[in-house]
Formats: sequence, structure tokens, C-alpha cells
Amino acid sequence: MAFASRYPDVEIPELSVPQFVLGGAAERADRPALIDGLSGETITHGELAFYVERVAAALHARGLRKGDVVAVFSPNTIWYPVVFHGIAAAGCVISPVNALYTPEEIAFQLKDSGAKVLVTVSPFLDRALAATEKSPVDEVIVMDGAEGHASLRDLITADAPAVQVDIDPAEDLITLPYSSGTTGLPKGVMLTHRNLVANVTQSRPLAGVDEGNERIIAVLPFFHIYGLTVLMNQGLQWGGAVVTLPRFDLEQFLRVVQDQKITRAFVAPPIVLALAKHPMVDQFDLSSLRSITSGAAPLDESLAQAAQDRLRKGASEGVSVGQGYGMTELSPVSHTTPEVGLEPAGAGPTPKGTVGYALPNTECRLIDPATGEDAAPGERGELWVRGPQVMKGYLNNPQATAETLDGEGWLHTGDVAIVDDEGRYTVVDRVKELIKYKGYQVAPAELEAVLLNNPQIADAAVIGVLDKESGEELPKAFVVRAPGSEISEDDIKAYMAEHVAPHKKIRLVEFIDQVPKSMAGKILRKDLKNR
Ligand code: 4UU
Repeated sequence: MAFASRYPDVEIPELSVPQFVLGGAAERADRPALIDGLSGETITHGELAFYVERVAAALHARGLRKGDVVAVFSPNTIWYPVVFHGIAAAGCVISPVNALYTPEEIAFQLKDSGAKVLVTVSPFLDRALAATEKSPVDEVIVMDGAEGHASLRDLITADAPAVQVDIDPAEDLITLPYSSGTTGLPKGVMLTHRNLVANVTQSRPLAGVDEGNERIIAVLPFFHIYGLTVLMNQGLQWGGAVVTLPRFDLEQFLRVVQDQKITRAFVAPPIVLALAKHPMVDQFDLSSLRSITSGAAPLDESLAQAAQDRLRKGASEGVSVGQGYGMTELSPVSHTTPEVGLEPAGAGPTPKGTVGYALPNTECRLIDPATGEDAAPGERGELWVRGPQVMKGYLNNPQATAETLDGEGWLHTGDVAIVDDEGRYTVVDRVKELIKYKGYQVAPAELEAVLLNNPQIADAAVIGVLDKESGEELPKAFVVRAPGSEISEDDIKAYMAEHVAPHKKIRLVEFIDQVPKSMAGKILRKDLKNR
């Protein structure tokens, strides 16, 4: 049985993402669109639209054409959205690279996505060049400039004729973020202009937007789909200001909320934890905050309540703490908690442990993994989602696409949920391989491949184990030593830390004689979990 959304459908504008997001720029040309939370440097809506047009023209003049992939490897800065929309307006596809990645990880994405150009920042240039040694691109552009490389200033001031690229929003890709999905290695997730336009449009009826006056803190990274759609594009489309921070530091975060009069914070559970528990929070005036939404990993119900109670005891009487649920393959939002007063007709307050309601235009099913049938009412089942935010598929991987996205358009999330009589969903488990560490993806198959590259390791399997204290899932490796090897736990941790980004580090090691596998050779992760 398919559950329809409790909200009436919304109409999805037939626009490209730059047209949709920057469409209101002329009306608010002189108002800030992007503010650097540390330096205060500002780009207005008018400047943003102008720079985007210039970057698109310059990329076109350099020979980039519709469908070409440009990788972007940068922390959050006020220039990231300029680059993102410039690439998009040229009809090209942005593949956002995690700022923590090692050269090997970057090279994998460059090669797999077929990126022609890599855009980065000077502090990342060493890693970028080490990556392009392994997987060459035509050009490396350094936003803030570096000897021998074009800069963003060069692009903006280039004497290139304006371009008008025809974009078919329903077919043409805008972005190619990487996700392991339910199994295997990271894959390019093909998201169209329409996917992203839809997701921002669908989220609006639950958000209660004060058009032009919202101030969003952008501390979650733009290179992850959450930051890309919800913070950057939604924030800009709402017409207020997006205030960027390059990384999470609690004091900077609190200071920016206070000084920049932030109205909305979209965060991940570790930030809610800090807001609930850290003594420093009381030293700041956070009264401008109207809502905090947590997503990307499970949020404990009592923690959400504690954070809200604490902020309300301060000056932010009206603040609410809620949740969103999403997945890269869903552009990413399928469920969210409505702002108070925007619940579906007749529904009461949304309980804190839930991820709220399915967005408009979004259908859901809950499927019993054991039987493949719809779960009985009130019972848990794997969440399937259908709607205009569902990805087109995985790049160059029809098999993985078919395993995740069925012929009727249902995206099989690999998460287990229940729905209550009011239509509110609670995520209760995950049946896919994916591990989440501080909201970031960790793909066991990827770590297993790196482990197996070590000649001292004969076989390996990786699972996530819950750390009761932090509430985090810790990547744990089960390792079979090669004959004669005496490789130690510390050796393995050090070896992995050299090859993978910090969030993917192996945090626990157990030596075993044999990795349990099915007849078909699949690792029996359940058996490892149950040990
Ligand atoms: C339990 O993490 C994301 C997207 C997060 C997001 C975005 C916008 C959340 C709210 C929002 O408004 O994408 P991925 O692809 O990195 O990871 C997807 C996985 C899900 O399948 C699920 O296992 O992250 C987990 N997840 C959650 N789990 C995401 N949100 C939640 C949640 N509770 N609220």
C-alpha cells in the first residue's frame, strides 16, 4: 500500500536551478546573499547573479559544453555558490568532492565521474594536484588564485560573450554527488535540475518561510547533498542571506548565530548534542533562532527535547528543534518536521523522535524485508520513496540503479521506518551496509578494498558498531592476517588513516580466522554484528 503525502501537491516550476534560485536576484540586488561568517565579506544577490553569468561565460569560452563534469573540491566559502551556479548555468555538471578526502579518494571520483576540470582553493592545491597526477583533468582552477592556475577573478573578469545554454530540467543533470547507496563502492548519483528545484519547492509548505528575511547558517558542507540543497540552494532561493563557515567550531557557530541574527540552523546530531550539553551555549544570545533541524543521522528524542528546552530557557522562546530525513539519492529530502502551525490539517504537535511527514508530491511504502510485502499497519518496514526528488540513477551503473530504483519509480532506501496514524514517520533501523559517522557516509566496501590492498591482510570485513557514550557508529574492521604477518591493531589504524579521510578511519580492529561469507561470497555482516 502506498501512503500519499498528507500535504496537497505543489507545482514544480519548469526552470533550471540557476533560473529558479537566482530568479529573484534583481528584486533584491543590493541585499546580502552570502556572508562569510568569519570575515564578514559579503556577496549581494545582484553580484551573485552577475558573477554566475560571468563564470558560465568563461567556462563556455574555455570549451566546456553541456553535460561536461566539473569537480569542485572546496570547504564552504561565499564563492562556492558562485562556482556551483556558474557551472550549472553553463549546462555543466558539478561533482562535489568531500573537503577531507585524500588524493586517492579524490582521484577515484575524478576518474569515475569523468571530470574535465577541477575547481579548488589554494590550501587544497597539494591534494588536488596529487589527485590529478593519478587521474588527469584538462585544467585545475584555483578560486583564490595560485601561480600557474586561473583564478575565479580571472574567470569573472574574462572578456567572454554571455552564454544561453538550453537546459531541459527533467533530463539534464546538474550535480553528481557520490554515495554508496545501499551497497558497494561510492557511485555518482545523477540528479537533474528538476530534482533539486522540486526538493526546494516541496519543502516550502512545511517551512513557513519569511521570504527575504531568513538568515541561514551554512556550517554543514556544501559538498554534501544536505548542504548543497537545503543550506545553499534553499537558503538562496528564500531570498535572505546564507552565512558560511568553513568548518564546525562551537564557539564560532554560536558567535555567528548571535552576531548575524541567524533564523534557521540545519545541522547534524553532533551539533544538537553540543547545543543541549555544552556550557558555552549559555554565554551567547541565540534569540534570533526560530528553528533547528537535524538530519543525516538518527537524533535521540530526549536530546532533541533537551536542546529545545535549554534554548527556550534562554531568550529563544519560540525556537523548535525538529528533524529531516533524507538521502543523496533523494536530492535529499523526503521527510521533515513542519514548523509549529504548519502540520497537516487536524494534526497536533510533531513528536520529537519522528522525522515528520512525507513532503508534498512524495509517496511512501513500508516493505517487510522478510516477505517483500507491505508491512502491516503500525509495523516496521523498509522505506520506499517515490516523487520528483528521486534520482535519475547511478552514473554508468545500470545494475546498481536497478537494485535501488525499481521499475515503478520506487527508491528503496535501505532504512527501516514506521508510520503512525497521523502520517508521521520514525526511522528505526538501517538494513543497508552504510555506516554513518558524524553524519558522513562511510562505505564498508570501500574500506574493505583499502584493507585488502595491504599485503599483510588476507581478508577483511567492516561494519559499524554503536558507541553508547557518543551515540556514534564506529567503523570496525575484522581482519584476517596474511600467513606469517604480525600486523597489529595500531598498524592497521595507521595504514588506513594514510589512505582515507578522517571520518572513514577504522576505530576498532578485531582479528579473526575467517570472514563469514555466504555461498555466493557475500560477507555476512549480520553474523559479525551478532558476535
Ligand atoms: C536517521 O545524510 C543524508 C541526507 C540528510 C538530510 C538532508 C536533508 C537530512 C535531512 C534533510 O533535511 O544523505 P546521505 O546520502 O549521506 O545519507 C543517507 C542516510 C539515510 O539513508 C539514513 O540512513 O542517512 C541516514 N539518515 C537518517 N537516519 C539521514 N537522515 C536521517 C535521520 N534519522 N533524520
